[in-house]
Amino acid sequence: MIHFKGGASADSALTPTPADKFSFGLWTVGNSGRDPFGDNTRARLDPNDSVRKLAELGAFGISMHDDDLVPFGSSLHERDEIVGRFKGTLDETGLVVSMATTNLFGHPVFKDGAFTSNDRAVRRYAIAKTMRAIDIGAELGAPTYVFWGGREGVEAMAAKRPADALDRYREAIDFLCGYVLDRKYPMRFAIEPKPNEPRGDTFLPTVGHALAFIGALEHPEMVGLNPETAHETMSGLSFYHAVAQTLWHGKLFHIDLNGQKIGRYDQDLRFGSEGLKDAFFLVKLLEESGYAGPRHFDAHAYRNEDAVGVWDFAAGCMRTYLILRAKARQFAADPEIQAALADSSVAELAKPTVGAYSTESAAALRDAPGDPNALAVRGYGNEHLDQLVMELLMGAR
Ligand code: GLT
Ligand code: MN
Ligand code: MN
Repeated sequence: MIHFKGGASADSALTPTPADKFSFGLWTVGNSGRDPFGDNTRARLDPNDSVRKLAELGAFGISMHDDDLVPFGSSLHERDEIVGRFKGTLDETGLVVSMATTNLFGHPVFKDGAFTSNDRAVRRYAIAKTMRAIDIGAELGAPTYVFWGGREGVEAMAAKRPADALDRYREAIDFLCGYVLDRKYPMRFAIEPKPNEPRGDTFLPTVGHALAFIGALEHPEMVGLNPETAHETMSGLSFYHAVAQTLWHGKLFHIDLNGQKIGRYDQDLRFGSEGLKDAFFLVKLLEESGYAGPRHFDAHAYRNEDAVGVWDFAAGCMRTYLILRAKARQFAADPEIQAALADSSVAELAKPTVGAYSTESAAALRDAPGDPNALAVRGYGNEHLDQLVMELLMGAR
């Protein structure tokens, strides 16, 4: 049993329940260990079995690509049969479909891109496939539809004019927003940025690029982000800051949580297994911001795991999140940490600096002498504050 000073104790606080809103992609627990250098190391899972097992572990939701559930090339009859059976499993377990998306990267047809392929017929096929996948998502009640542009990029710089690619990307998203509105589906879109892999360079590489892109769309209110820990960390950026700014813009529609070492290939490791301090501040942010969406894990078990290890992985993602949530509460209740925050003037940054502009206040401020040398004397107590955070995370408080 783990005890936390400052209140939360007992293993029950660390046992996931549907109220915690944990979800997993079918492709995450279903990952069979194939990588660019080697074959599957474990058997593929039946999606219905994954749903049953996740419900047993305390998850609330599942997400999927169209092809994760309905294998590519299935007939309409097969599609209806598979979707019907899956709905039955959802009803039986109480799990919901928290997000749906399209596989626009697996089939060779997408080797030059989907919405941004140079071949117009491929672009039209990609939009058609997405509409059919949106229908499946809507039928299963998915409130969020994700767009990860896996193949939307380039290796040969001369091969695509970036402005043309962005025009086509925008055209596709605008058209698909039109489709959702026309069909009256209660669904929003979430764009998932990634800097590279599998392409040499991907369009919409970071949270910042994607936020700016949304501003250029026809229905910006329908489109937000699905940032992923690994993808921002690959660029050497702080995922915590990326998510904070996404929230600030009101655009955190969904989130992909995992673990990642800076600058590496997309590792999709168990949540919190790398970058513990970032993971802590991220959980604290999600819990304190009022974010009500799924805590979605887009990660997979190590390749050397067997079927048992897959569920150790899934349970570990959720348990780590709950431990960090308890730590965030402990942070808020710790008097020494609160005093250190005050010494660092943390609350002062929330106070307006000059207020609204007026000619008078501008003139008064411009002509005030100020005393920069006196203002430069103070320290900000950040060493003490950060040490307390580390001690909290290391279990020394
Ligand atoms: C793929 C990718 C993920 C995306 C998934 C959604 S598929 O596994 O690595 O980051 O979220 O398309
Ligand atoms: Mn992802
Ligand atoms: Mn990833």
